[in-house]
Amino acid sequence: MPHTLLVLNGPNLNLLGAREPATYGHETLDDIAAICERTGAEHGLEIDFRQTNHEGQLIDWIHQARGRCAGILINPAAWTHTSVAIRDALAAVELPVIEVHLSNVHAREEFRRHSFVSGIAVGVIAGLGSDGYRAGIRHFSKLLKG
Ligand code: CA2
Repeated sequence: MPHTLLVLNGPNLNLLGAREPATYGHETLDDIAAICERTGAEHGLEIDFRQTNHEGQLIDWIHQARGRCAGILINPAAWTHTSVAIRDALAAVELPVIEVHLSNVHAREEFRRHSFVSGIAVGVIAGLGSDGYRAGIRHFSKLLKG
């Protein structure tokens, strides 16, 4: 049975490609999903790629990952900076978590420099666009091989 990685995306990321290309690039979320699936296949990992604009939905998906997934790669988008609930859910499922951001959050507004998620993550990737998702999946593949 291949390991399954849950790749979660938070609010407004469904708009990728359509607006703000200077900050987030030209790729759509479907493009990023395809990149993740390809990278996962190269490493023998199954990718379960999801996006939601509803915080409770994201929390339910995190809870359901317990016992089903080997790790969570998450771009929590704006909830990165606001949500104790998402941090608590991620901590509760006791799975390895990698946080990823398309943009370099440290080179933007001050409020983007704080993340509620980073403290419970194995690692944080920011500013590499979709390459960050690739790097996160590759790292999981190493981690899961032991
Ligand atoms: O850089 C990232 O990946 C972010 O997680 C993206 C979030 C932002 O709130 C974080 O600080 C950094 C925003 C996602 C919204 O995406 C849009 C895409 C196109 C047009 C408008 C928003």
